[in-house]
Amino acid sequence: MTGTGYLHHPLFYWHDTGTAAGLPQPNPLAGVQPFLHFENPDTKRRIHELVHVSGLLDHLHPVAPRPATEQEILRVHTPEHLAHIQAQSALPKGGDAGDGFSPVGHGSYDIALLAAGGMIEVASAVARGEITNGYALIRPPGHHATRELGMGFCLFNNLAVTIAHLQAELGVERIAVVDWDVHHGNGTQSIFYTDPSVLTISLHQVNCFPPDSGWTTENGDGDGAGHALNIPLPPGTGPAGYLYAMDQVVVPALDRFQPDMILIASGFDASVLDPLGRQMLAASSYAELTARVMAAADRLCDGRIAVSHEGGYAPQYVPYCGLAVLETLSGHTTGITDPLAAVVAGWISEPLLDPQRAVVDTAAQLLPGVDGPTRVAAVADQTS
Ligand code: 9RB
Ligand code: ZN
Repeated sequence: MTGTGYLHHPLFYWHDTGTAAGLPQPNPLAGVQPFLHFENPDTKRRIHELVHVSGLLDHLHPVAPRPATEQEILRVHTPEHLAHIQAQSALPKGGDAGDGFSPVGHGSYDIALLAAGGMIEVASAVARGEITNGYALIRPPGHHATRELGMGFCLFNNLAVTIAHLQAELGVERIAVVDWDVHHGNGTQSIFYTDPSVLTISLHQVNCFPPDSGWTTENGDGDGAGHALNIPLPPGTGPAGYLYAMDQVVVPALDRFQPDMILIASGFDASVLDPLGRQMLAASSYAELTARVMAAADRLCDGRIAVSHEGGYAPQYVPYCGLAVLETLSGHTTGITDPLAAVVAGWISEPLLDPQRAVVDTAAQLLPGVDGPTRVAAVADQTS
């Protein structure tokens, strides 16, 4: 079958990150005004509303989530981490996943299992050929979570759990991750750092989060050497810089690696209106990024792409970024256009600047380290 899968569930909006002053604990006595945590349901709920109201929902194949099993989580995470999230979630008012910025609401353990299991279901439907591609509108996000720690609003690494499942259960051997969230996909990178069967590519704003993470010199290790790529773009990078990075690094790396499937960590926090990033993408930029990956996937792996939702915190704008990705994946246009396009067009009209070009060119020098199926097979022979 062909078509685009779409997964959502109201429980994802019930993952309660509570009050915060954006990130810090509110403290009225010290003048820290209570507000919502940045990672709250709003942007996600509004994407779903727009997908519904635009009529696009009728052109997508519904995929239902199910909770990931403990065994599925433990393919990637330590038993201690799983037990920690479970224990925090059981507290009457919840707790934190690890770094003090990643709230675990009461019951969030079960919602995090549903998020990881949701991504498994979308990617598995793609792997089985039931849909060509699919989008999992899941929450909490995952790309910062390492094997042993939750961080950066992430509890379990939804993508990593999905990759482990695809490889163990569905015979998908080589998987590439394209992470365009504005923050470094450090968790996914670290989990597969020595694994030549997974290529992780992260485009992000340099040193945005986590601190001191995502440099081009982080390139994989041991058998995985060459199979982690980072493009730490300077603040202010817009569509010109991102598309240069796609054309010079991301797409050539995919062509060299020859994945059986491509997973996208899709954050919309590189948008020009985001409070947690300083990049300048428009909604239309996300359509262009998606189209680039789709063209590569068509060439390399029968179009197989599964997208997992990550960050994105501008409630007025994220829905149009999401709609752009889903319209592009499905090939269906709704007729709804980005209402802020004219407003943001002037801000983001800059050409490719030298510091942006320099980072991309540095990352491109690492392309010879990305090897395809032959080397992956050779490594497997050595280790068997
Ligand atoms: C640190 C602080 C952050 C900042 C941004 C994120 C975004 C995550 C995301 C998470 C945590 C503060 C390191 C405050 O959207 N990922 O995709 N924490 N920032 N204080 N300190 C020491
Ligand atoms: Zn982010």
